[in-house]
Amino acid sequence: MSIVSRRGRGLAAVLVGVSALASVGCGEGPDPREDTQAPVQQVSAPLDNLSAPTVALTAPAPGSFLRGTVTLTADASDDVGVSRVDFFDGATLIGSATQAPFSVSWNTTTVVSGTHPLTAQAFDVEDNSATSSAVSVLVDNFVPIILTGSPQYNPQSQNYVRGIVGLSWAVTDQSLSGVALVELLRNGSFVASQPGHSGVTYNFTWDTRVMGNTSYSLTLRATDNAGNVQTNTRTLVVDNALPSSVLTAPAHGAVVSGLVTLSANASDSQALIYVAFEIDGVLQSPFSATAPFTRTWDTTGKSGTHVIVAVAYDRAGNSRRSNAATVTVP
Ligand SMILES: [Ca+2]
Ligand SMILES: [Ca+2]
Ligand SMILES: [Ca+2]
Repeated sequence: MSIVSRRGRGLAAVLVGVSALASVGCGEGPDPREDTQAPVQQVSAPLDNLSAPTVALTAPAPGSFLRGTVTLTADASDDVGVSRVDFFDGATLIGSATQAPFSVSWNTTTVVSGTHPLTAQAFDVEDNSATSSAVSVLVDNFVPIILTGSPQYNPQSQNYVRGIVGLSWAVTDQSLSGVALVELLRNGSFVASQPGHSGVTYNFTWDTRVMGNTSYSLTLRATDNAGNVQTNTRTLVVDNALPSSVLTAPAHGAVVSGLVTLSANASDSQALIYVAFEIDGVLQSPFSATAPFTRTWDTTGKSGTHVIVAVAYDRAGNSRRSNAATVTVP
């Protein structure tokens, strides 16, 4: 028995050999020698292919955050056979698969970032079809945005830091998939991390007192829920070493009058910013920013005893007071 299928819903022609009709009965029948081939009778019988396939989109999962190229997969089955599965983004055909496992690649960078409804439509060999439930996904091909927070750069301290430093960055993700993870790296190595949160600011504390006095590359790496990564790197120079400061004039115990030159030697292993002379506990401005560090003191009308100190400052904010010189103005 053979079954011949043709296009069309419902019924298929079936050819049945009726050999039982051959050579039965009386001698009035045909010459058996002429009837060795069985007559053929054509009847109609149902091909069991009335039902549409069943189909479900199995990947990505509902609510997935997607970036780049992803794989869409569907489970499809049919009473006779699935001929193909079409995958759709809304009404747009993404691609077709003709063999199980039914899957196609989807380059999400070709579509607008945002929510997309995905469906799979399965066809059987008779073109019966069914469409899966829609799976809503969020395409996010935008990296997070990172803005440097503190420490703020300023002309005085520049990038020099000391002690316990508060670090902060502002991280946002343009209201797409959202920030998933924020990591702090130092010279490329992991230091600490924080999960994404509803706020914008991410704070870290850095104890530089256990670090060597040198420059460090600090990187904030932000990853969104779709896996997009953005980094922001800044260089900070640790300086926990005090400058040197020696008052060289006037001499301790000197008697001075008129215009007196105050003078100091000062230096710093990283960056000296200025030397300030202090007279009787009061810093005298302007400060002296370049060597030789001097300042003229007008002693007119200042009869009495005075104490002079040179205070040296580095850019990180460390300072050192020199030896004190006590002088007398007659
Ligand atoms: Ca079917
Ligand atoms: Ca994003
Ligand atoms: Ca220093």
